Amino acid sequence: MGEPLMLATWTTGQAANAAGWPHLVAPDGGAIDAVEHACRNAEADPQNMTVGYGGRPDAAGEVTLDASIMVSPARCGSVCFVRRFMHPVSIARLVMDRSPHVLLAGDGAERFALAHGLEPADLLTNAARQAWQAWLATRGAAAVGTPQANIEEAPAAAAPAAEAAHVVEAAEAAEAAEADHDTIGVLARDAGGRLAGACSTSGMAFNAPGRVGDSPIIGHGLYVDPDRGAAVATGHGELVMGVCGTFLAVERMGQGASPAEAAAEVVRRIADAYDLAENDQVGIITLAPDGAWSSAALRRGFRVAVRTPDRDELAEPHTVLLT
Ligand code: SD4
Repeated sequence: MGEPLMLATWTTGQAANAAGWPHLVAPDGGAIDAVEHACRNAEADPQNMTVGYGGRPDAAGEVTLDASIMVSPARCGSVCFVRRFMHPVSIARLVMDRSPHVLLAGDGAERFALAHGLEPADLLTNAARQAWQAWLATRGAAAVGTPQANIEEAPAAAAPAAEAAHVVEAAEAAEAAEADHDTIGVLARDAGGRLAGACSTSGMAFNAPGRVGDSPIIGHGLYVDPDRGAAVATGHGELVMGVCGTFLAVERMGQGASPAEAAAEVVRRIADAYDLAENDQVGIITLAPDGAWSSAALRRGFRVAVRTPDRDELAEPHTVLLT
């Protein structure tokens, strides 16, 4: 059935693959365990400011997490607007395995997690709070869709003047990281030929409270169909959502497109449909049922972390649409 394979988004995907790999090749493991554990690795990493613990908050200073997991159209689960649990991907897996639903949101998702024995956690780190405070000081008041009331009621106090330099530094770091992105999206194929995918994110930094992106929406940030293939997307979620990006890619593979053609078609459709801003980025990874894979991005900077029994490296996307 072929050799085991893991593909993950961005450079941080290498550490995620390393965490998922033992589960992929374990006799009692497989693709679904591998993608869950890969995402858990990114969610627990406070240095990763786009996922889980340490993720940057929304415009009101609150960290909200989204995740999804999928093995087939009839077996998928997701959560959005999770504020008190470090591992939304595991809540998504519980939704898939132990509920008749696909997507649980906010308080309901958290009650579901508690009922299944998951431990609540505080998600806002000092670094993320400082990045938010710095953003607030420079750009927050002008943010679209961010009522001033939310900002005034936000939990953290304004930064003292003595910390100003540090705060500016944090803002610059946040902006740089924002340009990089590092939301985790993972696809895996195990030795039995089974496909699975998962993704997890804290969303776009400092987004309007209540905003949910593509990652927890099946067919937008993630789609897996054992007969047609799998795809996972990262970057500016609204762009992916407008073209149902991962569903489009998998559907095209089902119609005979190669993984490279399917991935390229998604970024082309986005570029055709939207009036893109200079820093708008989308990356997509595609995986066919036979293990062939590819990727595409709107712009330079996206990387795919590839792991096989004899490869552990970062690959450039096959297509970079805009240069
Ligand atoms: C979102 N697609 O919420 C996510 C963010 C992301 O790399 O992937 N950033 O729009």
